[in-house]
Amino acid sequence: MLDKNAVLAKELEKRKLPDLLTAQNGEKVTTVERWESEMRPYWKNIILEHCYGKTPVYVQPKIQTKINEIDFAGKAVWETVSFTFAVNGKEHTVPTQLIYPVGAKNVPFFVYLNFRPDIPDRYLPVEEIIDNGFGIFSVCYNDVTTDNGDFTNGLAGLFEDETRAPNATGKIRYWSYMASRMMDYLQTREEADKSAIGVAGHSRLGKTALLTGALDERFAFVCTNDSGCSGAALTRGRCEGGEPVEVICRVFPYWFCPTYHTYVGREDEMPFDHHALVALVAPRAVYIGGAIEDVWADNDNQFLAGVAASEIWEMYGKVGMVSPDRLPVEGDTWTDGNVGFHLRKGKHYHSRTDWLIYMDAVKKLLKK
Ligand code: GTR
Repeated sequence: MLDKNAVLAKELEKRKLPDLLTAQNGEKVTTVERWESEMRPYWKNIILEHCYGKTPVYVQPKIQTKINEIDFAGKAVWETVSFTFAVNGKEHTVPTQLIYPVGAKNVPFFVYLNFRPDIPDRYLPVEEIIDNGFGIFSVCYNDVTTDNGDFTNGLAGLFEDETRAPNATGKIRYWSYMASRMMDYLQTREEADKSAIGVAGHSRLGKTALLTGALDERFAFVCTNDSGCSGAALTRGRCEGGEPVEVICRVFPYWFCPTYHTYVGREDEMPFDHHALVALVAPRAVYIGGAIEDVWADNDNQFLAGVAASEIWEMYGKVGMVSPDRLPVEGDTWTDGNVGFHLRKGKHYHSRTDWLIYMDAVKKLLKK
């Protein structure tokens, strides 16, 4: 619990965030039961309706698997798993890549949303992740539906009607829908420890990973790397040089539902802020990663969202963010609690350094 006079409490006070625990009727919610039955569904709904758009209906895909030749020096098996979705006579197939240590049984897994289909990839150091005992299940987001305003292709093409209603599904929600279908599939694989499957992504896909973990309670941990504006970062109290909602809505309007655009210029009237998205991961674990030169992602506000959300973990009798009472500086890594944060050296990138921090944090978590 933050002391009122603490530096971080004062930072949060300035931002006048919507209270996570005030119910619709004005009452203060104080129990996990009411959080789960009332507030968690409330925040999920608010966040979808006002930011990312509604959830496409569930469709059970047909699965096909194929083993690839490259085996990472005999240490890993690499399968391509194809998901074919059929809706109203239309079909779309999404290829995904499943890699796990040879002989794996019940190992922790990362569902990884990536910019490219490559294995390995500059954002995905496959061999190192395997050497750390994890499995990987990755997808290229453009194979789900393209990263542009075209809603006629991929999964968007299966689910969209012509008019984009105010709460129409944005591209981030489509990508995260796919991550949940990958989670469905991992439930059928003995290689995966079903209680230790996380979701990770960088930047726009860090936003996607966080949304996925917030909505889908089967994910035990979330690694949201440099996700920034409309991801982990608080919108209220944006720091100088941080990405504004106005810019993200102008440059990437299709990531969100149309309603989100109506908050441009009146961000303080949004009925939520991004601490609510982080809070939805409770009581599971969430690790927020930042890089010192990535000012655009607004590191202070990524960290503060984790601090503000921590009260929900405390309600569960767990620890949220464990950090000193100050804003982060380069080199800080705070992963002792169930809400973690690190601020590494360098630029906007999903680096090996980030992966090592996340893997260490998850190993610590799984030992608890
Ligand atoms: C930026 C965008 C950020 C971030 C990034 C990315 O241009 O403004 O919010 O998501 O793209 O995804 O690479």
